[in-house]
Amino acid sequence: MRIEKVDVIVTSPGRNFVTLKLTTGDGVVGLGDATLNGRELAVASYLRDHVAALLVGRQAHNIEDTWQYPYRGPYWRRGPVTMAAIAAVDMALWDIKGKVAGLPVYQLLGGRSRRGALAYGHASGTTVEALFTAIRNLRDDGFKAIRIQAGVPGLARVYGVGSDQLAGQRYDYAPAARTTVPVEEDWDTAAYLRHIPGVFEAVRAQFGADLLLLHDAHHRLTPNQGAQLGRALEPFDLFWLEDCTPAENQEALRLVRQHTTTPLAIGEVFNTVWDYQQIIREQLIDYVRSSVTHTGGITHVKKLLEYAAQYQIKSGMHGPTDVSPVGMAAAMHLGMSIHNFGIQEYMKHGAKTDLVFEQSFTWTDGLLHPGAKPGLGVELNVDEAGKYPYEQAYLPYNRLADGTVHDW
Ligand code: GCO
Ligand code: MG
Repeated sequence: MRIEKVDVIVTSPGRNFVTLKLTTGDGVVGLGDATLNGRELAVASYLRDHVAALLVGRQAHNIEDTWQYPYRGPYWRRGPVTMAAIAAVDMALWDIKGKVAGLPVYQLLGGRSRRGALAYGHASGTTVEALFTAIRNLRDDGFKAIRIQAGVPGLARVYGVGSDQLAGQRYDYAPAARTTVPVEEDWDTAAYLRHIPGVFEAVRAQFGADLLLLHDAHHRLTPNQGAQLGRALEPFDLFWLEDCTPAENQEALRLVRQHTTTPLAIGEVFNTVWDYQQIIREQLIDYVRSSVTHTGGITHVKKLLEYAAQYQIKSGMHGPTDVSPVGMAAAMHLGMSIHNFGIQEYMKHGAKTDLVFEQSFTWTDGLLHPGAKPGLGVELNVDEAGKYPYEQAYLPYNRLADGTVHDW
């Protein structure tokens, strides 16, 4: 069964998505997510200009070989663009194999290891009242785990904090601004560190001990500041503190780890197992944040998580709305099947996106389930996708009060 046709579809139903569509000679279609927020066209070009010709005529069943070929062959390895492109090829081939076998992909990965995948949603607010409303909305929707982000006094806007939901409206945070150059925001680490522990104290006092609470520091702290924050949050029993330091310096986590027992999650900007070598081997983290979409697909993330499992480290796959429904489905199939599943991030997509991508996964009682459809269980409505051409959009950049560019 050979790959006959390769299409790369860029669509923007509220935000940009890149989807790889492989069609075999006998008409089986496989989909892969290649969305890289703010660099969508780079991955689309990589796939169209450098990968597509390698795929035409290849045996669609040979997933491992078709992973190794674009990874080892072209001399240049790793990096977010390359690994998102390889991820899309890998997902599409698993989708095809599942459809041909008549089985959902998680069955091909070893079958079900749990009833469903525990997922966390995002709550935020510029005031405690707004934050509490957002938390209540998520709890009403079944979430048992919630990421808490809060506005910081003195800062006009804080990344990860959406418009307040006082009227009970849907969480509508779209961090990527549709502008030709990124918007700049102000950042003040000291003000943030002073404010956040009080927010968690208020949330615990209001919502009790059972709710699982998470927090994302978006790589903005030094190791010492990360250690301070982890320690300050210990009384509030976090499920995890995410991305406390810039991710490329793996050793930084040693210092954080020495000073706090708050569980640590890292890796949404990593793209291979090599980025985790030291932090897994030295047990410097508790959760691996890599998404299937940005880390070489199901094949590579499965290997990464099997490595992590030897050190009692669990999955915490990245699942913001810039991972498409195809990438989310792939994460759910993998999460259902592995033993060391931890939690899945889950931000619901908007109505337009749900029309472009017909999904079969379900959300019940705080758990995600990929569904029983053969393959990944997501179909792309190409006509609907065609209504939404690409729109340039970027995440904000940060500057300190004196104008210095600051970390993510
Ligand atoms: C998260 C993330 C996102 C990212 C975004 C980048 O934990 O969900 O940090 O908010 O910033 O996905 O593209
Ligand atoms: Mg994050």
